[in-house]
Formats: sequence, structure tokens, C-alpha cells
Amino acid sequence: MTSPGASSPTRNPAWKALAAHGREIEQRHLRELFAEDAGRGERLGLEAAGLYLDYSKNLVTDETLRLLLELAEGSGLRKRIAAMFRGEKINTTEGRAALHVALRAPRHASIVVDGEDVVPAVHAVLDRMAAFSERLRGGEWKGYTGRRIRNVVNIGIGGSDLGPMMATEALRHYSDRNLRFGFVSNVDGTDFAETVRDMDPEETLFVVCSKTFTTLETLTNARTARAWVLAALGDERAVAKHFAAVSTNAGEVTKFGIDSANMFEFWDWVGGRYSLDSAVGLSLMTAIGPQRFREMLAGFHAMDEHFRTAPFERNLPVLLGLLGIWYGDFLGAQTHAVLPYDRYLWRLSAYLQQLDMESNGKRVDLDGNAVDFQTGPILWGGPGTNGQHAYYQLIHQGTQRIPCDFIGFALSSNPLGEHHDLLMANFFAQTEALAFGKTEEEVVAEGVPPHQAPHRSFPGNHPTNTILAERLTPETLGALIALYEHKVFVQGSIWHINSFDQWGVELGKALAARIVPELSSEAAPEPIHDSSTNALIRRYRRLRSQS
Ligand code: G6Q
Repeated sequence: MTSPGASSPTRNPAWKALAAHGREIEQRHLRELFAEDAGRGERLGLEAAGLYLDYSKNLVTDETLRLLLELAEGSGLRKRIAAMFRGEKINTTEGRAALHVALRAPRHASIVVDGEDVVPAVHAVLDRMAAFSERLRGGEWKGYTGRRIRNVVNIGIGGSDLGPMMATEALRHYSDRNLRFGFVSNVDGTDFAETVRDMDPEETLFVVCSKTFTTLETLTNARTARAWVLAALGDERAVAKHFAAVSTNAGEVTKFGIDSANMFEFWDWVGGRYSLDSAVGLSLMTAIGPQRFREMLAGFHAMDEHFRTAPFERNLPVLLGLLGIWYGDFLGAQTHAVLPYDRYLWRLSAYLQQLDMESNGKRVDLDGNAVDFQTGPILWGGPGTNGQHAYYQLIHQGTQRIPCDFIGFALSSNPLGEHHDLLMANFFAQTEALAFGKTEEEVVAEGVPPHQAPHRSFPGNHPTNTILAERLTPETLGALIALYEHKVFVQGSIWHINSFDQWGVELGKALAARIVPELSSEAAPEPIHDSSTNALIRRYRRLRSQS
């Protein structure tokens, strides 16, 4: 085992104190913590940017919070936050700033990167996106044959897909129902085939979304889309009416044949998974309109300001980040569940999975030293109440500790009879059940036969955060996403890792590029890999040649 790097958080005295304190907390139960402090549920609550966080059902005492805050203070987090907002090149392995906060800065703000104020350019692109999306929404933009566009299909993957797709679903309530939205990401031809199956090429516009404009999946799908359009419309000039591009790479966009008038740019200081509120949100803006899109940006900005200015002990992203570190590094949790009680947020966990796991799934620190502690958790989840009838069993009675975030809203977007109260009754009941459980004695007192009691009792003591907001609006969604972005940054900063690169995805890409010629041509070269990969490739080729 190598010794920890000079900036390892494990060298922080608070880390050692937390390790010792963790052993004490393991002996405590949330039942006792609540019994000792009648005001706990109110006291450990906090509101910012329209989101109320109740963090009282966490396995923490005032001492835990004090030590966690000490860890944050001693980690240089304050400096890192200031550096991020100033546009410093904190993404050191790629030599870039991580300046997604500039994407939602108000028009009058000024943020200088490499001697240039980036805010005017951000707003110029937003204005162009607004004009473009209004033409689509108003039916003014016509396809090549003069028909109105009715389908908008985003082609992109990873950060160029998950954000717009999640948010278009989340804000579907606000979206223009005369338009249909599709998202093609997978290089599996099924994705394209099924998405356009019921679409008419004359009425379909593709938004090819790729920061680099070199991504294999996206370019393959974009070429297939172009062939699909040209097969129906028979003229290269149709491309200008049926394709727009979102990219930082104007050269490749032009080479592909997309009119530069239909290209929306963003910048290398916007990471893919942090790009939803750049031009990558073009399909979302088309769905909900520029005004709603700006409301979403205002929500992001409100959370940015809270994060930048609030003291750590009243700072939502800082507290969520610290609580995650507490469970992962001191109380043995390996996963974290996000459980929204709103059907519109059904893709949120997929989005957050990339945000968290690609950002903080790192094994070396900023200085290249292997870390000697656990970094980012496995993030997973899905909408309630559905999960209650499936995987919640393991959270309640399994052997793992799984901290959960419950997200709910006071008002429904679709009030229907009693539905919302029933939904929210479950929302409140779950965190209560997880925290307090039910003892064998209580179960037996209710008449359960003693031999069944172990199966029907609940240990409780499962930690949860509850995030409650008034209603799911564009603004609330923006604040919620910024909350998680900054939570991830807080954790990455304390762990002293780079949350903004993703070298871990490169090896598979390079190997796939080597394998392609071994699969596709008649006279394919013999595979030259390990014996397992060679045998699998040969079997694949045999099966293909037999069909
Ligand atoms: C995100 C990652 C990754 C990226 C995709 C698509 O932070 O970098 O998910 O967004 O690989 O890349 P392009 O936008 O360049 O096609």
C-alpha cells in the first residue's frame, strides 16, 4: 500500500476523529437521537432556492456535523469553490476551467476566462437558440417539402443525451404537445429504428449534439439519420432543413454538411455532464420554450449563489456532500439511492448516475497518488412509489446500509382525485419506516406469531434525506440539478480528486476501434487479443456467417 498523498483528506485530523466517532455512532439508533431531542426534525432542516432539506433522519449528532464541517474547512473547499466560480482551470488533467456556473449567469454578470468575459457569448447563444426554437414551435420553420416540423430528435450520447432527455421528461408538463421529442443515443441500430419508426422524414428535424463531433455512436446515428432523410427526400439540400448541430467543433459540423447557420456553439469549459443548460439543451428549449428554459437557468443560478455564499453549516450542497462522505468513508455504505416521488423525474437517477459516478469514480488524486479511502458511491434509484414494490425490500431488511434521498413536491402537476395525497403519504411513510423500523416486540404485540417476528420486524436506523419543494417547475428542476452538481464538487474537492475528467471511459473506446475491422470485413484479420476475447470474436463471426 502506498502512503497517502500530501493532500489526502486522511491526513486531516478531522478524518481521524470522524473514524473514531463513526465507531460510536454505529452503536446509536435514530430512535434514540430523536427521543433525546424533541426539536430535531425542525432543527436539522434548511431551505434554499425553493428546496427544503430535512436532514434530521441521518445518523448524525451535533458532534458528527461539527467534525464534518471541520473536515470541509480543512480541505481547502472554500478556495476550490472560489476558483471554480472565477473560471480557474481546476480541471487540471485536461487543462480547462469547469465553468458551468457561467451558463446560467445573468446577462449583467461578468466572468473572465483567458482574458475574455464569457457571459455575453453565453447569452448570444441563448438568444439564437430562443429564435430557432420559437420558429420550430410556431411552425414557421418548415421542412424541405414545406411541411411543418412535428418531430425533434436529439442525437447524442452521455452528457449530450442524458441531460436534455431527463429534463425534457421532467418538464413534459410544460412542453408543446404539437411537437414530439425523441432521443437517440445508442449505437445499437434499434435505438434509431424504433425512435423514427412512426415519424415522417418530411416532418422531422434532427439535433446532432456532440461537444467534440467525433463520437462514434453519435456520428454513426447522425449519418444514418441523414441517409434516412435523403432516402425520402432525395436531395442533399434537404439536410439544411432537417439538421441542426450543437458542438464546440465548427469544422467537423461543416464537414458533416450541416449549415453553420444551424449550429449552436458551446465551449471547452463546459463538461459534457454539466452541459444541459448550454446549447445542449436546444431540444429541451424547443419543448418548453425559451421563457421556461430561462426560468430553469434562474433556478440553477439561485442554487449557485446559495452554494457560493452560504456558510457551510447552512449550505445545502456542502451538507449533502459531507453526509455522503460520512456514510461512504466512515459507515461502510457503498451505494446511494435517489428516489423521486414524481413520475416526471423518472430519468433523474440515470442522469445523476453519470453526474456522480463519472465525476467522482476516481482512484487517484489530483497529484496522481492512489487514494486510500473510498471515493464516489454507486448511485442508483428510480421513482416512488414503484420502487416500494420492488427493491425497497433490500433497503428495509437487507444487509447493506443504503443512504437515500427522497424528493417530493407539495403540489401535483396533474391533480387527480386523491392521487397526490396517496403518493405523498407513501413518501413520508417510507422515511419514517426506514428511520424507526419496528421491533420484534412491537410486531409480536400486534399478534404476529413469535416464529414470524424476525421476518416481519424492521431494524430501522436507515438514513435518509428528504427534499421537499412546492411544485416541480423549471426553476425547481434547475435548483435541484445544481444542488447535485455542487454536492458532487464538494465531495471531489474534499477527496482532492478531479471531478471533471473521465479518462476511465477511454480504454474501452480504443479497444473497440481495434476490434471493428476484425468483425466487419470478409477478409477480417485474425483477432489478436487474449484467448477469451479471441474465442468470443471467432464465435461471433461464425454465427454471423451462418445467418
Ligand atoms: C461527459 C462525458 C461524456 C460525453 C459523451 C459525448 O461528461 O464527457 O459522457 O458527454 O462521450 O461526447 P460528445 O458530446 O463529444 O459527443
